[in-house]
Amino acid sequence: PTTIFLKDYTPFGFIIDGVELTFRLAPKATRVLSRIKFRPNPDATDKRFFLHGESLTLISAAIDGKSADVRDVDGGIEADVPDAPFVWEAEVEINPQDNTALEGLYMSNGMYCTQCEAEGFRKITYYPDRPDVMAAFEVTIEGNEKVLLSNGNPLSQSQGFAKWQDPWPKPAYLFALVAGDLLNHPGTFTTKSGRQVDLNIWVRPGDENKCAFGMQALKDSMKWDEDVYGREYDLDLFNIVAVDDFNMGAMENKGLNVFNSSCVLASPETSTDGNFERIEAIIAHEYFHNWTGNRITCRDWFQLCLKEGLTVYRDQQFTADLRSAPVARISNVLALRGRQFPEDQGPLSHPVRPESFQEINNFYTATVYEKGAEVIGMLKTLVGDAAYSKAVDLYFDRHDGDAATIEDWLQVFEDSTGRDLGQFKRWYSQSGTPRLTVREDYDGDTFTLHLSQSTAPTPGQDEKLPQVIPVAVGLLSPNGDEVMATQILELTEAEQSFRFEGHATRPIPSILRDFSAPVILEQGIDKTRRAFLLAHDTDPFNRWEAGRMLARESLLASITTGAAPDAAYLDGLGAVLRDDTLDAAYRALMLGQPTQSELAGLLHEAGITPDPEAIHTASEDLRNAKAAAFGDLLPVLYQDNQIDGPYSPDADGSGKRSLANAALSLISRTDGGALAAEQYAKADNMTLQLAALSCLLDAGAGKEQLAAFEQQWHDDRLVMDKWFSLQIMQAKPDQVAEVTKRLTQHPDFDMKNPNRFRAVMGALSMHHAGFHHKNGAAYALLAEWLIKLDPVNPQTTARMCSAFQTWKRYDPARQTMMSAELDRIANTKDLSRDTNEMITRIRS
Ligand code: B3K
Ligand code: ZN
Repeated sequence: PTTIFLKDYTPFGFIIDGVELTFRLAPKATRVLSRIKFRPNPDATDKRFFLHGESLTLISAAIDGKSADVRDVDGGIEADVPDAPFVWEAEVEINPQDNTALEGLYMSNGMYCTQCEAEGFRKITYYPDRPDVMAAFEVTIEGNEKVLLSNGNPLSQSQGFAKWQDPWPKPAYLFALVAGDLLNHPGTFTTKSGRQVDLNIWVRPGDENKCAFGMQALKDSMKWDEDVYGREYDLDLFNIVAVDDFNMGAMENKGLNVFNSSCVLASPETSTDGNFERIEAIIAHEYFHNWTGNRITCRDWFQLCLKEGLTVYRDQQFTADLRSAPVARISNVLALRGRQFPEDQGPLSHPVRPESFQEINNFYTATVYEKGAEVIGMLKTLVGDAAYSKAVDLYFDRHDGDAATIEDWLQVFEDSTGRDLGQFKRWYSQSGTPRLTVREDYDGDTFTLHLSQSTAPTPGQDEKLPQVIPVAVGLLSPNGDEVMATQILELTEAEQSFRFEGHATRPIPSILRDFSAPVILEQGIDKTRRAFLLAHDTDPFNRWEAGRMLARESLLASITTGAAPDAAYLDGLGAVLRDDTLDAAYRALMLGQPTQSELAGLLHEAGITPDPEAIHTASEDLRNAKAAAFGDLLPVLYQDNQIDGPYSPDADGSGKRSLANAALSLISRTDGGALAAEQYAKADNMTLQLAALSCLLDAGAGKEQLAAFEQQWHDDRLVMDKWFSLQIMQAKPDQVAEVTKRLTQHPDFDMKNPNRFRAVMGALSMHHAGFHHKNGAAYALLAEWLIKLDPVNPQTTARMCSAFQTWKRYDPARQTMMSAELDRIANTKDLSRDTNEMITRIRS
């Protein structure tokens, strides 16, 4: 397999002055006619006329009207062309029906749709399929479907025919086409300069009652981007389409976003609060791409974080503004620690801007997305809010219409602030999670923080240089008053000291407030200090963090020494839970505890081989200890957070439900599921119904309800995904593989549907104690299904291989078993490039 390097970038030899495409749709034999105006690119040295193409049958090709001699080369075709403007015309045939990889043009439930990012357009026609080649597209669709959609504005439409024009030059990865018998949920939005935009959410008949929430989220996003970033929408039409078979969450195609139906369809009866929140964030994310991604795109795929890190950062800001900022921040950090930290600390570690790849689809990772967003957040913290806005405005002014780079992005900050960002840039090139160590000194007046940083070696990077780490610090007095409001310390050296003078009593520092940098903080403080911060920290993130650390230390002590759950933690937590001035969602987060895989990672870092059984037992014991310690409090929390009146997925309602459900899950440990059964019986929304079912299964009950649930929802794919997942998530560790296997035999298990495959195999791999059960059955089962799925859908297969990324953490017996499964996958005949690259990296 070929490896592509960032350092080898060269511009394409030609510029495109216009693209006309005609699609004659037929499930097994769609014809695609292209007419593309090329002219030589004066800035390019490589003048080779190479067009990407994959799985295409070439019917004819012509240059300036004369039949062209094309040569098949690796990944596409070459031809000799004039050293002057010319017109390329080609006709190809493709087979959407058999396209199970869901990349290019494919069919889902009888409807045609496309997914072109990153390199799917080459499966539609011959084209320079690279993001730095931008062009205006005119698209004609001929087909029998009622609705025929493409990017931009409609030029003409009649029975069986539609013509679309997208005036904004775009790279091919933003191309989209949808054709099907769809219904629309309409809306309108008037932009701040008075442009009236028609909005639509297109769905299959039957789903039209699940669009209202998404439509509102779209309008909120459009308004927010105007208010906060000054960005207006730039077409008369914005379409969203819901598709059942989709490899990821959604796709920001210009004017025609395509969504995994799980990320747009919502109703109270079928969606949880978590679903609503996620849908709101994804709709915002895809909409925000219109400026950060589409109007300004990426020069090459190494620059992916330019659009993804920034757009994630923007959608996180949106959520924080619309809902609760502390709750949003804690959730983002939980996701970062849950997904990005393990990636950055294992064999798949790569920089936010990778320097090489074999298959770019393997780099749509938590590092590029979530760590990429953290890097933007740090930049904003360092330069300040006003300077951030100014720099971003300059970015839009200077680069509108460009295919840009991280250098361009940093340059606007340098130019508008005068700051040298040379060292900051290491956040883009150095992989791994920095460790920040803190030591304190006090001399009766001056309080000193000695900070030091280091990053462990990662694949391909043995030596690490110091990074710029913004450390937000506040100081508290021993009675809990804030004696110094949050300040940003800029750590730039390997070791640096910061002095705070004039403190007659020794202050207590609150460090890395709001999680100001994506690092591992090592503070070396005792339980008393943590309990103090849990009770008094004025920074809501760090207050939560103090409780989290107490929980973590309690669990680690139980795992390694068999210690009982920490009473100081339970006391402090109890006080927080009783504090009605804290909002419900925040208290619900406080009640949570580190996941079992997080604990395994911490043990591994400490040089201790994690024992999944011991981790599971300690985690269960801590939950049981909470159930016992808060025996009187939990029913009160449950009762106080019941809601009369209609369901609304807003922050307040969902916060109350999350606290009530968290209480219920502990209550179910002592009442055998009685209260959960009651909740299940009267639930009128999915949040309450699913939580009740989950508690019942956890309590070893719920057989009857599980069957009733299937009976009630068997026609709803998205709800049935929950039914599949939940049984695995709530299975006892020694049953997980068996339950999963049984579910794969269920008539509704369909590996071709990524949502269903992930619902089952994702749940298997995320059940820490079950996946790592010593009998190795889960390892074998996952490998078996990855091998089956690979020829069908390489992208989803490759992504799910990351379940094995932590294999070296475990004991020799488990390592041997996992390594054998990795070998088995690696040795599979005709393994896809996607999966091959992942397995090779994981094994290294
Ligand atoms: N840009 C797409 C992701 C495409 C993934 C291709 N494997 C969705 C998003 O980040 O908004
Ligand atoms: Zn994105």
